[in-house]
Amino acid sequence: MRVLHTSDWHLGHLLLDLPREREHRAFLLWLLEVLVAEEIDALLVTGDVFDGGNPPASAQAAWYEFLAEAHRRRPAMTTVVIAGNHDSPARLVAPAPLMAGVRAHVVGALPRRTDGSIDVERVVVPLPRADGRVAAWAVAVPFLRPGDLANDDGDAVNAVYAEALGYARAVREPGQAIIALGHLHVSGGEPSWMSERRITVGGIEAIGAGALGDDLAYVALGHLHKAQRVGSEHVRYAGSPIPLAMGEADYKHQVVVFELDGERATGIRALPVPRLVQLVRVPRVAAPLEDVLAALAELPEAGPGAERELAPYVEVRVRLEKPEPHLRAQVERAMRGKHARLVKISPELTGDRRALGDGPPPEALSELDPREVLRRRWRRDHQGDVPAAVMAAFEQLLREVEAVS
Ligand SMILES: [Mn+2]
Repeated sequence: MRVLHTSDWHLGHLLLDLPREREHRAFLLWLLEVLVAEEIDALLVTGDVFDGGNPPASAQAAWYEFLAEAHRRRPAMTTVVIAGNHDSPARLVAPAPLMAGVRAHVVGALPRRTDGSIDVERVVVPLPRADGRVAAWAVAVPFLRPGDLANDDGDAVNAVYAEALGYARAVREPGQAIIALGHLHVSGGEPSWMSERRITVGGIEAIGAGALGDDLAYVALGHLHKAQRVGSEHVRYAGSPIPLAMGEADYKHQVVVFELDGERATGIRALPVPRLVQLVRVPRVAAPLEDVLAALAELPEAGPGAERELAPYVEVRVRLEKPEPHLRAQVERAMRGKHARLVKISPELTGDRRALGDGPPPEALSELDPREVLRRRWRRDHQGDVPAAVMAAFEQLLREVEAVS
């Protein structure tokens, strides 16, 4: 019985305004080949299938084409999908009746019965071998939103896992493995694993890895884009298959494959995802503008057959002593005709900003504290400062957003 764990695809993602369709398509074609070559019996997708709650048609098409083709190539394979915080739970689960036809089981919001208890039969999914015998049970807990939780005391997330795992432990027969799925922030490292320490992020509970129990064959996690183990070999974030930001360029993008030997996972290994489009920083470290322009001039020309969609993404890093009003125009001119796409320019000001006669350097919204943005916006649209009640509500929203992003 062989299992493949993948996560955080973010279909429909844009890198600034550049679509990632080609990279996603290449990944999905590669994954289809891996499913066959590795003779995968169960595919686990741990959330953030889509980048947003209302994904573009092309992203939805890629998803359904993948599921149909995966089923065609591996007809006995079971696919288990949970919603992440980027997915619309309702939208992800809407085609569930059709997806059952390709052996794909989707959990959007946490399903509950009318009495409020978790509908464990929809959360705990049997994973049969090719001969039909059940080898394992997948406990498919989606990203938990406040509405999914019975109460807001600190143990609500742990309580969901306890209830779902309790059912799996009750129905499994000796020799059958339990695999937990989750899309959440799990506190890392041995100490928290041992202590079951809980960390709370903005009122939403992050779960201590130890709370998931040590009778689990494997814990398949989604949410963090960097592939990593959490304390144990068998508790893993698969990470995203493509870099979703310039800062993720050096991550080891991968999927995880393992075998089930009775109740245990063995042979856990990462398969690196081939990189279709490179992310490069020019230069590697920020340099003065003339050096930057010289470095850009060295980039390869686009040539006749070059495909724009495959051109590397470039972040330009420039060191400036004073604001350079024509920076973008100069960079764009230097990149004209190159097999490269400008994603962003990161200026680094070295001079004493206040001494400059030509005003303060432009501020990037992303560098401002959100509270400061609210304050300035309020001052622009209203009289006076932000009322305390509004600021308190804003702080609450901020905590919730930070907890799920
Ligand atoms: Mn996520």
